[in-house]
Amino acid sequence: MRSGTVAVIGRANAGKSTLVNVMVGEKVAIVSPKPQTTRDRILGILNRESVQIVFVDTPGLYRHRNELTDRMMHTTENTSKEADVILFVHDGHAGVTEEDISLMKKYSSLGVPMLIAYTKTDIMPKENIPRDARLLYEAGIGTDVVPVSARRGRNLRLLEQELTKLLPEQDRLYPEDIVSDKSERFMVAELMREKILLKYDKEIPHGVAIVVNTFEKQENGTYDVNLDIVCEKKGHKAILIGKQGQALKETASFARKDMEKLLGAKVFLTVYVKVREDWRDRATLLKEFGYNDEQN
Ligand SMILES: Nc1nc2c(ncn2[C@@H]2O[C@H](COP(=O)(O)OP(=O)(O)OP(=O)(O)O)[C@@H](O)[C@H]2O)c(=O)[nH]1
Ligand SMILES: [Mg+2]
Repeated sequence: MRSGTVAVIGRANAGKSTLVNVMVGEKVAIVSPKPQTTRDRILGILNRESVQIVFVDTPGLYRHRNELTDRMMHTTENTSKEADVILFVHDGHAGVTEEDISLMKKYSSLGVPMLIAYTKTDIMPKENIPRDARLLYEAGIGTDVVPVSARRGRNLRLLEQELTKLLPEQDRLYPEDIVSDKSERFMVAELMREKILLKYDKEIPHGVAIVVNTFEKQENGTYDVNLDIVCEKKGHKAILIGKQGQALKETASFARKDMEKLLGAKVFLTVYVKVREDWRDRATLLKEFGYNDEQN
């Protein structure tokens, strides 16, 4: 039996969460075309008869700094040092930059075995793959590179086999029937945030936190969910709500449908928009909104 943790790291928007979701076979992390979608460390657990791979999805490595992104970087570094394997996810269709190479060097020198998943191969010319692999090799990165497409399901089995080889021989770390460490309550908030990421320009979603006030299962099996969308500016609040509340209604309705899929039951969702200026730079508010320094 092989089992262990795989820290899934890489630049923001590289495709880390998408890859974890397809490897695990369930949506454990939200996905969007905008960077900084993932804010927390999230476990996605793949169970086979003689293997358990515990993927640890992390916030993407990102340049713009504030208290929230600093905490996110911290999370990623600590997660990598503690993992059995580092899976560095690289967006192949974005090419390879100096910055990519220096990030890969940094993480491959932590003393933890590393593998590179070169992803999004479905939207790029095939001939770029060997070219980029050579570039990395010549830059001194001795790590194996596995080209994959999470969207098309290409090479995922190979990736699983390569990861398995790097895991220690030991018993399962988690019971076989668990796919994530996050609660339904957490996922409900994340689904709301995902729809906001998909619907609004990035300045708005990046300044949004979701607070779940009520998450209750009723006797008839339905759920009552009440949440606040906390944003940073009055102007953002107006945009989030839209004319006669139309925008908010639409976003909430999208989110509700996904919540119902997740919970397998009808959801009665109520949403309010609140303004808390600069919450991303205020440690006390970050804590209140669940972004602790020590994630679990
Ligand atoms: N074509 C294609 N698109 C992909 C693939 N994997 C991910 N994407 C897209 O890339 C975007 C980013 O995906 P995410 O999984 O949210 O990326 P991430 O690395 O988790 O991003 P952060 O959490 O912001 O760091 C989304 O629009 C995905 O649909 C892939 O294999 N092929
Ligand atoms: Mg992500």
